[in-house]
Amino acid sequence: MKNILVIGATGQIGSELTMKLREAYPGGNVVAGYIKGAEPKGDLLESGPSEEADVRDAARIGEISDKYGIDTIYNLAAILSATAEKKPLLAWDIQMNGLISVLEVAKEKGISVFTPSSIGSFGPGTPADDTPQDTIQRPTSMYGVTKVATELLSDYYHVKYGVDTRSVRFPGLISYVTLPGGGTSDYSVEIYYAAIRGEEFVCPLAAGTYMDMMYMPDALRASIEIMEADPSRLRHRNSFNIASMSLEPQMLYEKIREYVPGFRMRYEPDPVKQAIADSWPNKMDDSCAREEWGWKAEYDLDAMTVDMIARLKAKLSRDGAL
Ligand code: AKB
Repeated sequence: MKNILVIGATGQIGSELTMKLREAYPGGNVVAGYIKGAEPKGDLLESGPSEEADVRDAARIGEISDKYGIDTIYNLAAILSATAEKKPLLAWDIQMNGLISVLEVAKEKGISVFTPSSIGSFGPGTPADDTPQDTIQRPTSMYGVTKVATELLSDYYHVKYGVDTRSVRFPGLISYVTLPGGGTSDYSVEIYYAAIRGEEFVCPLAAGTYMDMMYMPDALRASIEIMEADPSRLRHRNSFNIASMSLEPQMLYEKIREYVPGFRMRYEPDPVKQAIADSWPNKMDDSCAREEWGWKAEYDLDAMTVDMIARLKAKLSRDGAL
């Protein structure tokens, strides 16, 4: 039995991961931690406990941990890359003060912690193709700065205090459930919405801007598998490259057009997002994750697109949005 607190449970990853964890650990408590104004609704609210939990409030996280006997925290609270450029101090506050409060509670109560890193933790000096697991990490965005610091601090708490911290570097994540907000990779989700709604898509990144992308079911599985991995096999902890597809906008557009033939897209690059995307890798090498905990992505571009289109159509017509 596991008792898990998901902080940021109503966000892009949290809304799906919380449900997946509830399925995976049916006898335990999987607590949906949310902030005021982002309360859980529907299945997320009804399928298990939820608690207001600002990631920066260590006392509150401690209280919730005691109440439910929490043994694992998924710390998903984050300001994504494009918003972080506009609000750098807020990004620092949520990412860093939030992480410290989670790690302090974890240290005191023997809790395992997953705090995701990202392709954003790399920068223009990093090898862009087959980006190695251990390489230069000198990001030029505030988001990236906080993600490198997250990796370092998480390793520090493991080495210094024995806290069981583990994580993965997420690619841009594509999902039909909850829209992302404020990220550089968000276009890869928005493009599907435009296609299904019969709208022209205005792409905020230039053709040829490659980055790693992943379908959400693979990302959820990675989040659970890394926390289940045999610790004696882990040579790395914070954080593992995980890869699935290296995509640029034209590839996504052409693939979607195979299923939505009239779909149209034009390019209007956003300078902030373009600069961030240009500083990120094209394609990470995830061989360490494969060797150390058996990671393997299941979805490719075609399988993802077929599933996204079918599920998004069903969702939007259910919501009366088509
Ligand atoms: C973003 O675009 O900021 C995130 C990420 C790749 O970490 N989706």
